[in-house]
Amino acid sequence: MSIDVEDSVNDFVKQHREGSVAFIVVDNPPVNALRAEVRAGLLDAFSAARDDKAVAAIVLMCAGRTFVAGADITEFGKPPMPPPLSEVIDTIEAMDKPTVAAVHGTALGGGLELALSCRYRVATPSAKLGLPEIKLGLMPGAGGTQRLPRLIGVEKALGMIISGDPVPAQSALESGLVDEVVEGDLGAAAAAFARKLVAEKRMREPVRDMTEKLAEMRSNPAKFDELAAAHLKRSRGLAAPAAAVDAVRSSFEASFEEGLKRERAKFLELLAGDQSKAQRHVFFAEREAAKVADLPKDAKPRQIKRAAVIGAGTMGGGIAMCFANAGIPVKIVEMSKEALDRGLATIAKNYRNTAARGGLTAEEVDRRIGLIEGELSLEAVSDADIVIEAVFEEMELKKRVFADLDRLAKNDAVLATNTSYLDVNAIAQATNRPGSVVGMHFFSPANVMKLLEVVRGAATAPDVLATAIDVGRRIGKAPAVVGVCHGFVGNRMLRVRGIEAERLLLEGALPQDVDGALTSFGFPMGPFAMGDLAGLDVGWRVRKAEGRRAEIADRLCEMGRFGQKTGKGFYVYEAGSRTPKPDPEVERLIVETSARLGVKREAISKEDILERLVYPMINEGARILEEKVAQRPGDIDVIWIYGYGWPVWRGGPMYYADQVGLAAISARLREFAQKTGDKTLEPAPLLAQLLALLSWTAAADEPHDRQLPAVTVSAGRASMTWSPLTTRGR
Ligand code: 3H9
Repeated sequence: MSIDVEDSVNDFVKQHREGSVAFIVVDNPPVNALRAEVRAGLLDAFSAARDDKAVAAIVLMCAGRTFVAGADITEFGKPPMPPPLSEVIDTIEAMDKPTVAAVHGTALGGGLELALSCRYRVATPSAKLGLPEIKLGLMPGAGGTQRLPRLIGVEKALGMIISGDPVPAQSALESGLVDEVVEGDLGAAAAAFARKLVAEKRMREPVRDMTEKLAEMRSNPAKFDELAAAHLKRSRGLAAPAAAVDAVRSSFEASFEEGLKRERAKFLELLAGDQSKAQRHVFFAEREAAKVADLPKDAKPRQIKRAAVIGAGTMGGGIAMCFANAGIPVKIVEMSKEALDRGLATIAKNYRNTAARGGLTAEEVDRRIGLIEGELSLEAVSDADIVIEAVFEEMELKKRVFADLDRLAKNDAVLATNTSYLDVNAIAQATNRPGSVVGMHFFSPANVMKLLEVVRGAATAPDVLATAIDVGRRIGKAPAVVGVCHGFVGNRMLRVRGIEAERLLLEGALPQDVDGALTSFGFPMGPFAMGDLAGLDVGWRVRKAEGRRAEIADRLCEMGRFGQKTGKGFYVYEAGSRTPKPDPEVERLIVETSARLGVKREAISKEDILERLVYPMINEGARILEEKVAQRPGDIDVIWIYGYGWPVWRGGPMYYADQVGLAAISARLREFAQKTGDKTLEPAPLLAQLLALLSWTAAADEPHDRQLPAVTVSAGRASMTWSPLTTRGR
């Protein structure tokens, strides 16, 4: 975009004038967040433009890749710095000259609130506008809950605020959020728009004074309650959506000033609360997880224009959909025509279901299906820049596939395996180019789940690793880089939880007690309901390969109870229903098994169940850090949130460990080890090291930092932190 930047207001805000139109340009890469200097610069620039008689209209826009993407999240939790955003917004809104926000990229959060302070808004066709605060455990805090309903109506505003999803420029135009979608040079188009306003002496009222679009809810508040209830049904455990609903309700129930006051109070309450702190940690952890500390700077991702997926099963089909969704043509290769047709039909059905729910237009469905091509010969991979293998989880089969790929794929193709447990190094050795091999572990359903474990093999070349991460982001995933070990990070920790879940059954709990403890904590599902959903035969096969038994789960499988697909598993399912019902037959089996193994059953509280499931996972996470299978604690958090349903507002297992305190966790782990006789439940060496360090730093009584193999511990704090992220105050 060509913006002719002339004067600096300060380092982050520039201004210049073209005739009677003043341009005020925010220039704070990468996303033009509203740090204090930006707010101060805007205040100065708008005050000057107001007082300058030569200025008839003002265009507010941004340099770089985007309009303002919100408040600066790194400032949250620190002492507030003047001027507040509300003062900037009030000043702009009170201007008696036409003001035009010219939006490109994304106008998000405080950025959109800033745009709402202008009398008019224009946007490029690719621009997106939204209030995503909810995703940070917050709600708009600079007038968004009061101005947006006035501009586009309460129902639409509520939808945008509760979902947090931005809307594209075209629908923003239709709702009245923007006044014009402009092609070509944005600055020139916005100036032309401003000049026209001046020439026609047009000056609309400020958004705060608009009332027309509030009328419907004012006369029918019951409709609002209905809408709110529907939105809140999906917000299990989260505080922000309820607060946002209350604030939006104030937009039509109270005066503008009173509404602003209520919004502010709720925003500050959420900002100080534990949930938003955890969600902000996740925001930054997600971005960190895709970074690799020792990746050379010149390791550039390879160009990916065409993809191929081997295997048209549930996983392969889901992965192919991810590529098609991102506009990348993809071939899907199967051995038999029958299996291929079945896979393609499932993909088409999935797309049509999304369209039926209003998620996609029929044309978009056709376009995406058109990008997926079925093939019966592996030779079809010859033009693919990346090949993702998603065949049955069996080492010999995978090795054969990779040996074939080595023969058939382009020299510079990335060869990825979607294995969820197997040794990526061994798979790579089946080729003559182990440097081109990387793990890309998707989670089921692959077209929905956001997590992508990118598994770095011993030989994986830096640019291959960079490509896997880059492709992951392009197809909308949250990539987290992990090393090779059995089950990588996610499944390795899941295995530990599974062992404890089975032990709890033997010691006195029932499946519904164990699952209930986790759903109360915020998981969408507990391990037994999840097992029934995925198919108990899956875990059975893994255990057999590992040479271990799970007394109850194995017995259920031997009885042909594989979960939902057979109507019975840990629970029983009525025909056509996915709702798990406790089954007396399973309870009998559990009680008999306890007796047979000589385990005395006793009542176990919900809290005890939770600790028993979660603390061993944290312990395993500490081992994973020690072994450098994960680079940082935050990466483990991202994996559990986006791959396994850990409640985002609890920040992930390692973040949670910080909140509980590592001393308390270690003490409980020692008790578990003693009770079960399982030495692996003893606190991991890293936990012990951290505790020793904590007592040492507490004794030293002065703030300083210490570096441990995988962690930084900062002294002089109320809670111990093992994450470099948290030590930065995020
Ligand atoms: C708010 O506005 C509250 C108000 O209502 C009230 C206030 C009183 N601050 O995601 P990317 C960094 S709440 C600071 O990789 P992309 C990010 O960490 C805010 N930093 O790029 C990363 O740093 P690094 C509401 C931010 O192109 C770099 O920028 N707004 C912020 O894939 C690039 O980010 C939001 O929630 C920020 N606000 O996506 C929007 N945003 O390179 C949050 C980004 O060191 N942001 N960074 O890793 C986003 O959704 C995406 O970043 C965006 C760009 C879509 C803008």
